[in-house]
Formats: sequence, C-alpha cells, structure tokens
Amino acid sequence: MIKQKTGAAASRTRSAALALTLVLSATIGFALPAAAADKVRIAMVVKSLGNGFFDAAHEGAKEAAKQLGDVDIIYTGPTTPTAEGQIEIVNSLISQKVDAIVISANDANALVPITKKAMQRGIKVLSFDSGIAKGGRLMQLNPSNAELIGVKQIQMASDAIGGAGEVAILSATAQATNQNIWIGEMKKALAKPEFAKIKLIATVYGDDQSDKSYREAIGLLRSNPNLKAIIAPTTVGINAAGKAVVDEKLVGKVYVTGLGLPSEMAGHVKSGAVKSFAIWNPIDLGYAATYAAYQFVKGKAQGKDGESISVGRMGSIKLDAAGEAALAPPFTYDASNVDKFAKIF
Ligand code: RAM
Repeated sequence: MIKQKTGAAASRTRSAALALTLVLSATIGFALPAAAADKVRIAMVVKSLGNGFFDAAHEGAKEAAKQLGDVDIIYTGPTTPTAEGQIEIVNSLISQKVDAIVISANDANALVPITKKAMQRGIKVLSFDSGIAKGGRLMQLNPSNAELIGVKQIQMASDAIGGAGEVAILSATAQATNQNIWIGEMKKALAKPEFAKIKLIATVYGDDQSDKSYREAIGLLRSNPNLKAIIAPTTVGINAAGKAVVDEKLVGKVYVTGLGLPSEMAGHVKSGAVKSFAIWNPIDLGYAATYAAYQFVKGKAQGKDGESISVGRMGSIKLDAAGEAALAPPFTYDASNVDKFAKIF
C-alpha cells in the first residue's frame, strides 16, 4: 500500500526536487552559452534599416544560416544610410567579437579604417551590394556585372520613351558605391550612338529615404517640363518616383524605370507609370554573401585573385584581381511577370 508521505517527508522530497532543478538549470545555464559560442556569428550590416531590398537580403542570410547549421545572424544597420552610423555599428561588432561582417557600405572609403581594425582583430569583413574599397574588405560581392546594369537601365528608358528625349537620374545617397558605379556606366552607355538622342539633364539624390526621394522626384517633374523618364537605380527611389508621376498626373508623359522590387513595383506597373524595370534576386545576394563569409571564417577562402569560393545552392563565385565577384545578370519585369515575382521579393 502506498503510504502518504508525512509533511516533513514531502517537504524533503520537494527540496530534493528543487535542488535537482537548480543543478539542472545551472548545467543548462552553462551549456547554452557554450553551445552559442561554438556558433559562427555573422553580422549583416545594411545601408539602412526599413529598406525592403535589405529585408530580402536578410531572408537569404537566414536561409544560408539554416543550411550551414552552426551560424547565428546578427542583422543590423543605421536608421538612415550614413557611413557614420555604420562606423558606430562596426565598432560595436568589434567589441562583440563577431566572426564575420558582411556589409553594404554607405561609402567606399570612409569605412576603411574601421573595417581594417575589425580585420586586425580577426573578424572577416566582406562587402556585398555596395562595396568598400579594396583595402577595407576581403572581397566584394556584386549582384551582377556593373556595365550590364548600366546599359540595361538606359535601354529600358530608351524603350519606354521611343529612343529620344530628356531623362534624369534619381539616385540613393551621393556617396553610395554601387549607385555611383552604375551612374558611371549609364553615362558610358549614353555615349553610344544608339542612345545619341537621349539627353541626361540632371542627377539628384533621394538618400534611399522615401520622403526625400519623393520630393526630389516632384522637383525633377516640376522643373523639367520636357522630361520623359526618371531612371532610379535604387529600389527606394524608383518606388517614390512612380508615386510622384501618378500624383503629378503625368502617367503616359513621363516614365519611371531603374532597379525595383517586384513587390513594391507591381502597383506602378498597373498605374502605367512604369513599363519595365529590372533587379537581381536580393535573397540570393544575401544568401551568397553570408555563405561566402562562412567560408572565410572556416579558412576555406582567403580572398586571393582567381580564387573560387563555394556558395551553397548558388554554386561558386570567382574573385577577380580587384577581389570582386558577381552573381547573375539582372532580370526584367513588366506587366507580364511582375505579379508572379511580387510574391517572392
Ligand atoms: C536600394 C539600395 C541597394 C541597391 C538597390 C537596387 O535598395 O540602394 O543598395 O542595390 O536599391
């Protein structure tokens, strides 16, 4: 027969159980940080938070982390796209002793001293999307070939306006490495005979902020009555320009093109403000950058000229003499396919 425990015996059992719980939680308490310390900590530092393009890149980073199994992602960035904000963040990541930093830089040169410091402390620094100058990172992952991105945008503008007329560029920040390279390529493309009738009349900067980009687009539209197209090589800018064209009742008179996210651009294609735009897959870009960072941490990549780095489901990337590699060509979106891709990014 099971005897009921006396009060004293029951309380002894309770305290034994409590002691056991304490021992267990102490063990787990020690075990958890030890397990976390075994993990590779990769920080993704973006130009600024709240940008859908980088949210998609973060999705890719998380996918790579899940596949690799022993990676923790720290997703971070300043609230506005400034080099100063990123410098502060990198400084704090150095104190946190992360293993790697993958950064889309707000300035090619201003970040070099701080990322050099990070590398001296053993942190693997890679730039992706918007690069850091060669000495400040181990490699730069470009989404695609820069010339292709430049020509593509001029071609789309030309197609939209019948091959002739005034165009203007609405960019991100004036220091953005990637946009400045693409603007240079657009200017080279405009020098080609097939685009001789297209005239670039202005380049303005919306700083990858929706409100500033919108105001800059309105300014372009109001002060240039003969403007035929706004080319925005930024997902934030192109979205704001599409809205400005609709609000100014200029659909059919001014076309917007450039680099956009299908999820943000589907409405602008429907309104008629946009005929076509392009982009690469930002999820793939974030995935490949994270995967490459892991290879550096594990000593499987050094950043040498000609080196091939395996990037999981994306295959491998090859570094050139400038320590750069590129992913796939940009894809074009229009009324025929934008809704399908809007569900993805
Ligand atoms: C914005 C950012 C990013 C750029 C895309 C196209 O989201 O400026 O750096 O690659 O546009």
